[in-house]
Amino acid sequence: MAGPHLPISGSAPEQGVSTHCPYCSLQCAMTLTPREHGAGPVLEVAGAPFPTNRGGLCEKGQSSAELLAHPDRLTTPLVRDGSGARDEPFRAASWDEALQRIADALTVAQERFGPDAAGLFGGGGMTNEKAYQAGKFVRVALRSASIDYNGRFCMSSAAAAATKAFGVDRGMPFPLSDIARADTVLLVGSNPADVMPPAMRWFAAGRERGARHLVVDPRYTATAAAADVHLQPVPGTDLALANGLLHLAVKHRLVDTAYIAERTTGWPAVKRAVRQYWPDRVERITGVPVRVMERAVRVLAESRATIILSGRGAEQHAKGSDTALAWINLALALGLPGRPFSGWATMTGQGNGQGGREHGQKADQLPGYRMLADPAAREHVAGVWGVDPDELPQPGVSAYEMLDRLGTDGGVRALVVMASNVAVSAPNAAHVRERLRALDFLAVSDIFLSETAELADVVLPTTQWAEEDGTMTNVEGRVLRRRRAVDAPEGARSDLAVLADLAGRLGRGEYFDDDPRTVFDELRRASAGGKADYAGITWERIEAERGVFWPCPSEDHEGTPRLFRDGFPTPDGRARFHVVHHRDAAETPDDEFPYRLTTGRSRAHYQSGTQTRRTKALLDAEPEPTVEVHPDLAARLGVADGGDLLLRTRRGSARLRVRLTSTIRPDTVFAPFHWAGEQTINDLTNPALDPASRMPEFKVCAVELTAVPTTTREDA
Ligand SMILES: Nc1nc2c(c(=O)[nH]1)N[C@H]1C(S)=C(S)[C@@H](COP(=O)(O)OP(=O)(O)OC[C@H]3O[C@@H](n4cnc5c(=O)[nH]c(N)nc54)[C@H](O)[C@@H]3O)O[C@H]1N2
Ligand SMILES: Nc1nc2c(c(=O)[nH]1)N[C@H]1C(S)=C(S)[C@@H](COP(=O)(O)OP(=O)(O)OC[C@H]3O[C@@H](n4cnc5c(=O)[nH]c(N)nc54)[C@H](O)[C@@H]3O)O[C@H]1N2
Ligand code: SF4
Ligand SMILES: [Mo]
Repeated sequence: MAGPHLPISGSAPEQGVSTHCPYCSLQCAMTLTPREHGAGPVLEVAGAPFPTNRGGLCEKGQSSAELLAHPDRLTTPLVRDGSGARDEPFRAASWDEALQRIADALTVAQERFGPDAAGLFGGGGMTNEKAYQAGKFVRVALRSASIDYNGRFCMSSAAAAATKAFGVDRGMPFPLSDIARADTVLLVGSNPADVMPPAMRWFAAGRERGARHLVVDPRYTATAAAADVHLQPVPGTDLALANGLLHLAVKHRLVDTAYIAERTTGWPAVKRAVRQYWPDRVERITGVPVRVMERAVRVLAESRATIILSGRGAEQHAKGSDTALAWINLALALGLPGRPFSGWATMTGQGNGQGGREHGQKADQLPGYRMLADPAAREHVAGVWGVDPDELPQPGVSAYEMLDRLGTDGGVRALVVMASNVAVSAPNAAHVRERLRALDFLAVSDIFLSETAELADVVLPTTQWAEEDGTMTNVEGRVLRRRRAVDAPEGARSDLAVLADLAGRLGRGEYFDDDPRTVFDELRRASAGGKADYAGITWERIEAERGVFWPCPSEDHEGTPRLFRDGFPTPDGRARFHVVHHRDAAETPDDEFPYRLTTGRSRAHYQSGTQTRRTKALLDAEPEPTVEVHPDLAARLGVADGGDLLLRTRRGSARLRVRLTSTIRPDTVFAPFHWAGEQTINDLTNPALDPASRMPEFKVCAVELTAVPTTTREDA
């Protein structure tokens, strides 16, 4: 990996700069060290000792520096001349021209259609400072309600459920290393072996101690292969399975009545409700044999410390928040949350998926995980911002609802997208691309010309992780420092600076700063007294203490690695059970669309693929996507391994290479969403939304499968 630029910054660069990976929420610690290499300096990436990754990195983290000096890297703003059709080619523009175009377009949209016609779509990969600045920019500079972000597609169901049940949403209410201390870990729709490989050391350490692991997944994943029990449900039936396991737990007298009496409310109604989930009925709904459910319950019965770990497989459904609540009910009935090495947790996904949802990027939130509709919250945050609380807009609509209405009456007309590639990653993506084209104006900030940036009027080149300072909050709720190791290329600017500059052009510059540390200190004040309280966290403490867990209300508070030991942050201090019932997926197979499609991740690629589809090492590992098909189904369809399959749903179609595998249910196919063009799996997915979380149903829809003549990659 040689690079034309990469001037090294920092005081003692030869010792390497300690920072964390640009990708997922495990935020593995790494050291970046400059090395001379033929054409010029390059950055060597090495895993560093840290309480999460203990020196480990997956292939994505290992190869991350390849993108710093990548030839596709955007290093100058791009604009299109003319208006409307956006079929003119991009031309390079100055920052001044590009930013003024954006400010003018936002202003014109608001003048013509009202304040909410200008909006921002953000991302959970942004640092805490950027996420905070984005939320403040929309509320203070634009005075618009129109902001939401890709975390709505990721964590919203788990977040809604945790907030209802526990009164707070910190994905993992305990350190990751607790996994090694649990007797039993039950993973529901979570595949860490592929999505967070270095985390598997904690699972392996548990198993060496004799722990037993259970995996609920329609696929026999690498995670399932390392476990003791695999429950293989029909996609979209986890709620019934959880209720069925709770039914059996009641029957076998496993519920912790003392815990329920002391620490919870709402049990009697749930106990009654799960009577209907007798084992053979649950087998009929889920396809999980009664004897496998019985086996799972026997493991739970013998366990003194059990962790239930949820992932997107259980959550990305039109009933995702109720499904998460069903598993939380099981956890509460077994008396787990707040007990040592026990509890319910969800694995947050994006680099700053946890912090990204705490500082006000979400349509209904203010910093500190406060709610925008709450008068006291408005008062506090407006006080920190120095504005009148009545000036703050009310909550806006969720991510998909915003995208679905772009360019329509009442919808956003001028949009800024930061750190998300919705043209590939949103559900019903062909429709979303059509709505993006219908906008009066689209600006996209990215490292590369993503599929969303290709549709823009203005594209802004942004800085990358190794070029910036800031903080990230990892999967455990531990706040970490991102540190600068190299200078950004001449033309790239951080979103933090972009938002501050735009605010100035909109006449609100006095409220904004572009220095990450200054912004973090303001974030601390804005979050003070909120659920996600960062008031006591300083950059110095993060460095000295290897991260600080929130809530941390003051500088002499040690931070909170483990929540719920002494109570839950609900009005009465108790956790709440919720009655939840199974219902069918929004779309079930029929004569025209006879199979189920589920989607998710593969190990070598990340999200919409903007970054990893440009990384040589990762493309070598996985050059193209495949659709996983069971051999029995393949025989019925008349397709062989390596053959091509046309997948079609009510929304669109995609063409993918077949990978035969008996690890998947024969009534279901699986495909990753990391690819674009003819392989955009989200052209097929169902945007049916969860009523509470507004999460789309990425994880199940009805599909028609047709064998088609095989093409080579080049003529595809
Ligand atoms: N390599 C890689 N790692 C990543 C990412 C990436 O894109 N690539 N993304 C990061 C992000 S943002 C996230 S959110 C996490 C996601 O991490 P995970 O949630 O672990 O990932 P997914 O692959 O989306 O889904 C997990 C599993 O759910 C299963 N599943 C599908 N439908 C159902 C169902 O109805 N019920 C159940 N029980 N399971 C089902 C799938 O077969 C899959 O194995 O990964 C993070 N890490
Ligand atoms: N079918 C299906 N679809 C899914 C999912 C699924 O399981 N199945 N999972 C959903 C989930 S969990 C998630 S999290 C979403 C993720 O989907 P996206 O939001 O599209 O995620 P990324 O591909 O990470 O997009 C981040 C973009 O921002 C750029 N970028 C990175 N850092 C920065 C930065 O600091 N500033 C700026 N301006 N740009 C930056 C990257 O190059 C990339 O183009 O996808 C969702 N979509
Ligand atoms: S597991 Fe996640 S944080 Fe760790 S190296 Fe891989 S992508 Fe980066
Ligand atoms: Mo995610």
